[in-house]
Order: sequence, then structure tokens, then C-alpha cells
Amino acid sequence: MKIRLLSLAAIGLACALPAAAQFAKPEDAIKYRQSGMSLMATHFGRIGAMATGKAPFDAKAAADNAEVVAFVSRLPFAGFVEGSDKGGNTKAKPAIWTENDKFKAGASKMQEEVAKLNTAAKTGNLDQIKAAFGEAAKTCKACHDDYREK
Ligand code: ASC
Repeated sequence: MKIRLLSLAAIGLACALPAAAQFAKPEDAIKYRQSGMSLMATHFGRIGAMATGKAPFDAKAAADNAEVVAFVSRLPFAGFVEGSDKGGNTKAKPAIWTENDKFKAGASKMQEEVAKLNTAAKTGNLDQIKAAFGEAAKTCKACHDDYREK
């Protein structure tokens, strides 16, 4: 019983630690954020294929993919911890850390637009999905242009 309480306390502490402490090394943080971005690209890309007519429109698939993008959009940014500007095969530019408020604002904008895409996808209306997809894609590109090496 005592051990169980202690391990619960340890779990509680681990959850309360700042984000930086949740990754043992910079490479882990880099892998984490890249994994999130990769998932977003996969599911966002499937909606994009439908929005651009490269794949047949399937309202259920669009809605399912948009749901994944909206959820995963909240994850990668916890991986941009101090000290993870180098390591692994990161393409992250130093500006992420030197103008972090601007970077975070870009992330928030993206999260807003993919939330709108999720709402649009639930309507099953392809025109609305196309419009929301375009706006969301702009937010991806804006941050990649500013904060990701080519
Ligand atoms: C994608 C993807 C991105 C964005 C960007 C939009 O599907 O992987 O990074 O869209 O290309 O301009």
C-alpha cells in the first residue's frame, strides 16, 4: 500500500514537472515533435487530396482525418523545449527560441484554423472543407517558412 502511494506520488510529480523535464534528452523532444508533425502531415494530406480532387471525396474520411489533425495539433509544441535547438536531425531554426512569443502565436493560429477545419469537415460540405483547408495550410506554411530550415 505504501509503495503504491509512493508511486502515485511519483507519477503526480512527473506530470507536474515543466515540459523540459519530461524529455530525458534533446533528441527525445525532437523525436516527439517530429512524430506529431508527421502525423499531422499524413492526416492533413489526406484531406488535402480530397480538397484538391486528387482523391474522391469521402465525407466520413474527411471528418475522421480532421479530428486527428485537430487533436494532434495540440501536441508538438511541448517538444520545442530549451536546449533542443540542436540534436537529432532537427530543422528547427534558432528563431523559435529567440522570438518564442511569435512562434507560439503562429502555433496558436494553426490550432485555431485546424479547429475550424474540423468544424467544417463535420458538415460534410466539400466547399467549406476546401476553404478551411486552404486557410489551415497557410498557417502551416507561414511557420515552416519562418522557423524550419529548408
Ligand atoms: C501539408 C504539409 C504541410 C502543409 C504545407 C501547407 O500537407 O505536410 O507542411 O500542408 O505544405 O502549405
